[in-house]
Amino acid sequence: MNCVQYYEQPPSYEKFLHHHLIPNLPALIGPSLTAEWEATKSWVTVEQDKSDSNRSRRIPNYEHLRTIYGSCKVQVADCNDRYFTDQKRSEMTFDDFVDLWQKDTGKSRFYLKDWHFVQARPEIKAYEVPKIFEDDWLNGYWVGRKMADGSEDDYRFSYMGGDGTFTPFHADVYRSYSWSSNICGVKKWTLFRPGQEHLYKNKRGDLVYDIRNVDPLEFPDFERAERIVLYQKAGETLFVPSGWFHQVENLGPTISINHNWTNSTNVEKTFESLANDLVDVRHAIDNLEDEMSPLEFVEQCQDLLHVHSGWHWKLFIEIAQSAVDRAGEESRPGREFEYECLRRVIKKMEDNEPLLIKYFEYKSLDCLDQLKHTIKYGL
Ligand SMILES: O=C(O)CCC(=O)C(=O)O
Ligand SMILES: [Fe+2]
Repeated sequence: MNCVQYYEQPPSYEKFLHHHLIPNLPALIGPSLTAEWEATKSWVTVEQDKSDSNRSRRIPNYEHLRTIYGSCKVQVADCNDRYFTDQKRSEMTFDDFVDLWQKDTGKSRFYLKDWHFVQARPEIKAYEVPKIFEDDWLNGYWVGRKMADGSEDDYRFSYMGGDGTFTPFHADVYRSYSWSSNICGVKKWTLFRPGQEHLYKNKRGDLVYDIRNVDPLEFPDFERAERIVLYQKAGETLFVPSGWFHQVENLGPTISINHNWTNSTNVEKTFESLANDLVDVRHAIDNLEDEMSPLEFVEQCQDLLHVHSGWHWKLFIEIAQSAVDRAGEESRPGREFEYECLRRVIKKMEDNEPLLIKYFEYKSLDCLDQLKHTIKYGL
């Protein structure tokens, strides 16, 4: 696998399922997929080249974007300021961000990322979720659901930034898939297939931050990691599979819309990722283990997992239940396939986490029993 399959027209769901979701391989889809989106039409404008009247380029329609989103609060990363494995972020209004963006000629620093832009203005229908990405357990669970504090969560984002802004080397949260549609500009993606993770870490276990600047003394094996470089042009959509590490660099002013998502085809990977996070959490508070009962310790770990990863096992099970409850939707692999994936996950959970199962019983949490019942007897 050293290149990414390109589709002029989006493939059928069946083809996407068997050639990309199940084998966990990337795909790039041509601009026909996004041609009719409101964002494609109104978020960009054409600028004539001052020195050559025959040439023009598409740039962000800054004024239009300000009219819609100007007063919204956004988080902006400073690409010149590393903060642990990410970039330092600060909060400002969208208008203030666009001021910085427009001033920032040459290499840009400020990158508006992971912006929950649908939540900011839900009445604006800037895009449509493509059919092949519709089977989405994360947004299917979260969208429209209020959390305890009244806020909502979702995994629907926009990214905006000038030439040179970038996202450091990472794999996506919970080993989720992502799809990313470029509205304007070009994104350079460097993708690393799974199975090479041992090459990315230094002696302390820290990960490479910027693949353009890796100290060979600190990361002597990184150069051996196989990679695929691709340039995603305006209108194109990239499917990033589960657990593929990647770095993204923007060429020219760039705007994209993306979702993180999971479904039955990567639920086992999501489970493994959360199980690994739980190992870290347990390790971080193992000094407390002797001070409490085993079930109290399980509870502490679950609470901390929620803070650290945004999920715990109860939520994971509820997300799966909500997905199986919505069975019958189009663009899904079929009930038996989904139940089989969940059976494997539940077996792992029961084999590896006997205390957790006891904890559910002790707390009278019936989510796991309910999910097992659905999988056994159907809805
Ligand atoms: O566009 C970017 O800067 C990052 C996007 C990304 O990492 C993703 O879609 O998974
Ligand atoms: Fe990513």
